[in-house]
Amino acid sequence: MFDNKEFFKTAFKEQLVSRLGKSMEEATAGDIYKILGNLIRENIGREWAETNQAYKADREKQMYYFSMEFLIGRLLGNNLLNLGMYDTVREGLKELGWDLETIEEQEPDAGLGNGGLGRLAACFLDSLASLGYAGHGCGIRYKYGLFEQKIVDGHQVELPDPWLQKGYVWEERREDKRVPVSFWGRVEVSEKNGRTVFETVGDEKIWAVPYDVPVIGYGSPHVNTLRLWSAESAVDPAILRSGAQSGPANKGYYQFLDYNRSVESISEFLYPDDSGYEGKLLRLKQQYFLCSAGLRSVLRTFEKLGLPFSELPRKVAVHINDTHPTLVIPELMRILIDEKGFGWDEAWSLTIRTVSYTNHTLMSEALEKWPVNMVRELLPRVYMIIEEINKRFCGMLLERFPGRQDLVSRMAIIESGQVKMAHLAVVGSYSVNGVARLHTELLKNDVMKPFYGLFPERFNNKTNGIAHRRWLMHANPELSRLVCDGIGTGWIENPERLQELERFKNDSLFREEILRIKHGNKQRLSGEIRQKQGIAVDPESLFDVQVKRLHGYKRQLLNALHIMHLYHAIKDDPTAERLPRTFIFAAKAAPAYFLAKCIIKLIHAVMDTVNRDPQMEGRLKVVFLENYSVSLAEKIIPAANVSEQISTAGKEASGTGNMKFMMNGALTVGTLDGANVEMHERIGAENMFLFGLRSEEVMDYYKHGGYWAREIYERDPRVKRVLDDLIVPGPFCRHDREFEVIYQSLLDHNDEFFVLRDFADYADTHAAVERAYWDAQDWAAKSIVNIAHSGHFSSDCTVKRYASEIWKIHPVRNAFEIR
Ligand code: GL9
Repeated sequence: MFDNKEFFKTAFKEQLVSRLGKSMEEATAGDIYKILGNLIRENIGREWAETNQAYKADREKQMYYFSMEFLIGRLLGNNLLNLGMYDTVREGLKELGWDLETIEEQEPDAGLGNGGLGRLAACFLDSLASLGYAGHGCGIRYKYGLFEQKIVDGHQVELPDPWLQKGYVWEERREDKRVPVSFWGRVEVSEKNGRTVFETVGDEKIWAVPYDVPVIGYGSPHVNTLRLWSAESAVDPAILRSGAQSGPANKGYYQFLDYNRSVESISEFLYPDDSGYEGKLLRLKQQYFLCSAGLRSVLRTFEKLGLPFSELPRKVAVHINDTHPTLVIPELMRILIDEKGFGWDEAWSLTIRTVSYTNHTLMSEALEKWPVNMVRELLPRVYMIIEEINKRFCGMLLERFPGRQDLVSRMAIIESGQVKMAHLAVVGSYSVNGVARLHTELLKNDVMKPFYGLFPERFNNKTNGIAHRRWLMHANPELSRLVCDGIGTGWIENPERLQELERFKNDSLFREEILRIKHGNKQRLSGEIRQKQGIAVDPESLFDVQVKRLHGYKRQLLNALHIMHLYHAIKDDPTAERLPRTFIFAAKAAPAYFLAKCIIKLIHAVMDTVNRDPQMEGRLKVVFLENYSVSLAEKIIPAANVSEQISTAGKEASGTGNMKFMMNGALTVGTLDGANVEMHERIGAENMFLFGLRSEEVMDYYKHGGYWAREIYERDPRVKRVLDDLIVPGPFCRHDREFEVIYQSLLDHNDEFFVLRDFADYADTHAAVERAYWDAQDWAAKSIVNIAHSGHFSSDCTVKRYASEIWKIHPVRNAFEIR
């Protein structure tokens, strides 16, 4: 597109004048960003259209990834990188007096997700486009992304994130592709020409309007589509003029506005909640809105191929990212039966050969259930279909297991007045996958055991992955260059080739370079921390980092308690030589998750005390970075020496942060949980720091009891000391109720996540980290091994496995030949 700098500069200046009427001297950073973004989007317009035409002409099978979350972060840098224009544009802008990094900072971080699940969806889109697969995203265009976190006096305060306020250069509103979505009403059953006909009357129809975001592949002409739906009222304002007596607008102008607002609320907020309950009805509405609008547009594209519906599973794959979009199953049934005239059995066969499902968690509170009454009222016809699916499924079970009513009620889709979405997802899809081997094994042998018994062929594992383009090439350009100097550029297209780096692990020059680059990244992060937080951090200290959503099972508390212990140890023996350490946290807590917010408060109390104490100077420092986001992660992760992946074994389905740190050369302190298990398998215990209970041991405690947190408190003086710190006014606690709930969760509620049980091992492991870090050369060698084996965890590898084993799609060759 802009193979040369001069060409770019000319085009850029022209745009600036024609769009904004400004000269270079008058332009602000915001202007530069807008113009650059528009320039790219317009320039890829042709490729975008051609990709779609090629897919259609070849009747290529399309995969649609339905997800309530796409945590895409910023696109400018990644798009330039994928277009191979990053350096040209950077140099061109430099000559025009602007620094590309500053311009990148102008972009709002599209926070359309809570955490790992949404970020995974974004990495998958990048890999799909880069590998040349016809795979698209289908999601919601939330007006407000995940809340902005402010810390006030140590407490988390949530502010709205109006990311669209200044306009969003990457999206294209596709008014002509809007589709109706319908809620409420009642079903009328009648007979027509010997067929039973179901018609929903008195329903509320709204519009779903798509906004398309191009997904640009690396070094490929592919531009796939992320289609985000926005809810709009379908009431024509003309109704006000006519004074019509029916419809929601009949009571006048203000009611009309109120009504519009209520419709728009469907795509207003991303639920800042990864654990369940909040705003149930609105959330159910959002889910159906996504499923119904998404399916309509998928089917419209399919129907343009002019093929019979029996071809649907051969031409379309619908993937559901966790259970949130499970309603695609009954919705597809509804469309096939009510609108396309299929009988039940045919419709069912088509549906379960089209839909596949990924499970992302074993936490029971996150397994979605909806009250029957709510589903029945909001979606009457869809509910009838769910009921029928359930009836047939239970009938089949009773036939196979006569007399096993217990089994039937355990596996039923509708039970005790609730619709169980995970059961519906397993029954209505051809593939169910977990996101790391351990997680899949636990799914098969524990949480979904009876379903695995019934449909063993459906269950499979697809270990998560991360886009190495964003998480290495873009986030850590210096390391990326060093890798290219060492092994060439083959790893960019084939990330597993990063393994070739292993041969440098004993190369002292290469090690020095690794250390130098890490140090530079730490300096940059220190600058950022000083500027944002006003804290001086020493880049010479070890950067020990835990950044992720705040949750009990992720055990930020274990980390905090251990820092409190280190504080005491330094106080007790202030002259002992110690490795200077900086502990860095960043985490958002769900607004209604009280204990998590309390832990944020505790981390701030620890931070205050430690950072103010002159005796801690040069030994210990604690930083909590506000408002964790994708763009902040891109700055923090390349600067980490140690990556904290310390969840209670068996609880973290996979984790993906663990992979990002590994790829940037950090060493992991971790439990054998999620994908840590597979990291360990590849790099061995000598290249990471394992500690803590194994998942079998955790399960054993849950099943057979035998764990008494209080016993550890009584026995281990270190534990007693830091726990007493939580309730006795002293260095960390200003008044006695401040951290009482944390204390109670550990002692009165017997420490659900085994924080105390793993404390001693964790502290010992940290002592080992300290010893290991003294030997910089050896540390660098371990770091190289980590980077070398991280390519295996590229989402390119993961997506290839999904493509061949689940979706049955192939890279599209014709589209490649376009260029
Ligand atoms: C999660 C798991 O908890 C993570 O272990 C996993 O890596 C990701 C992606 O598969 O999915 N499941 C889940 O509900 N979340 C995850 O991160 N939560 C959020 O995304 C907030």
